[in-house]
Amino acid sequence: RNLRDRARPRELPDGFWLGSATASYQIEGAVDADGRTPSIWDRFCRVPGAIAHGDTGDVACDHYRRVPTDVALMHELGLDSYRFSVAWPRVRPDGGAVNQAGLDFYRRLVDELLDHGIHPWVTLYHWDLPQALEDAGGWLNRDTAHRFVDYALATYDAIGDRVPVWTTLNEPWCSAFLGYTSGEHAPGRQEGAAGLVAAHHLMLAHGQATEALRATGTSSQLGVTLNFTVADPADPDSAADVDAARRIDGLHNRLFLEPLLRGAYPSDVLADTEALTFGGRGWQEVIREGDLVAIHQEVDVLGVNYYQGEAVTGTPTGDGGGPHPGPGGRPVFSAFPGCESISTVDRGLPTTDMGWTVQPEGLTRLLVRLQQYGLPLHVTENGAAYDDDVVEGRVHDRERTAYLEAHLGAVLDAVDAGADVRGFFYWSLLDNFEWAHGYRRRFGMVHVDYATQVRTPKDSALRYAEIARSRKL
Ligand code: PNW
Repeated sequence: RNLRDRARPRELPDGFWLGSATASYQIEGAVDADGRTPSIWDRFCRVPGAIAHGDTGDVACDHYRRVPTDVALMHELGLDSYRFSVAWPRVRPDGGAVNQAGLDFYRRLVDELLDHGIHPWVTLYHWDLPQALEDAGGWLNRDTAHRFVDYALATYDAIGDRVPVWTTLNEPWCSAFLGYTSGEHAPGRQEGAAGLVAAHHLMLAHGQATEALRATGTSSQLGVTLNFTVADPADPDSAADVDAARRIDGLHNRLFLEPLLRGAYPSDVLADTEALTFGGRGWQEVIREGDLVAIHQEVDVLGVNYYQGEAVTGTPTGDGGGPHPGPGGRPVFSAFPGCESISTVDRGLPTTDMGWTVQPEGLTRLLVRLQQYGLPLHVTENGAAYDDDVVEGRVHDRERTAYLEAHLGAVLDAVDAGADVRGFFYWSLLDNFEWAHGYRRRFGMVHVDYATQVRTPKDSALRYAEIARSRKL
């Protein structure tokens, strides 16, 4: 696009959804209400040093008690869709019997959204596994996948066809490798190749639940959300760096894409990880006959979460790949088993408060690349953490507004290049509990004052509302 084109407003494609996203544990609070039992995050928040400042999701944005006003706010901002997750320990406390009182909350939420003309998009698993299931082995136990099917069906029974899109998992890469390999996320286990085992069982959970939901004869769309990295070799002429980029792409992206959408693990990743053991045996022994067929279900939509790209080098930097202090001070390990000598290289790009690089063209490349899987794509998360303050009732978050405009522009570039992208969900509607970083990191387009629970739309939200109204960027 030349400079003159850039000056002109760009239209959103017809029918393109413009919404925002949240997750249950990050916003709901009310952790003891109506029969909910602890999840792995309630427990992990009590581990010393796990979370910055010892924050927990006990209250969070108190969204559980504020659904009517929060949905009214979405409506005022002109959002036409809302991606939220359901808390498994509300629906099946301790992973056991169905709890109608927990389901009632989501019935009310969906009622409220539909009354305001907002399309609901459900994520079944955004990381809040019932602690009782973790006590039985969590995602290292194959049985957790079967429990997930029971939970998915109970939730579908309650809100079913009123929700046009159902996704099974949010970012299984995080659940598996931050939960079981690096230990930065709940349950905080640091067991090397365990992340690969967890990834396999998570994908099995997706496959079996998708098959079961499909068998209901649903008219809703079914899918999954993955988080991607765009890994480039720091030096494209270095064989070590090119190989490092291949390995990170393999473990982060293709490990999930290929089984879920094509029915096979990528052979290079299998070869790279062949010698890694779990419980005294090769990790690949957990892959049983028929599993890849179960994992490879027909899906209708792929959710794409993108935050940043990275340049990687395979030349050892001398830090040895050992543990380093996590956000709360507790040591965390590399999230890439077998890649301990690979590191990222600073390219001097701007970064957000998370230290994540701002690289919008990476999103264009990613979407164009993902088009090869032949599915409609939605950007289910994209956003930036910046620290911002309310001054006289306004939040002038210039950097977030610029991030948002650049990334929406990158999506339109991908559409121009032939990618079938159907929507965009800004992460996040509200400032919220940012996992191991606690409340310090603010991703919201709406500011939350945690002392008073007052919501203040930031300038980025006002800009987003304008885009939603004019349908032009
Ligand atoms: C995603 N990483 O998490 C999640 O889906 C959200 O719940 C979260 O709030 C948001 O992005 C911002 O962090 C990620 O270390 C957490 O690569 C960590 C990573 C990626 C995504």
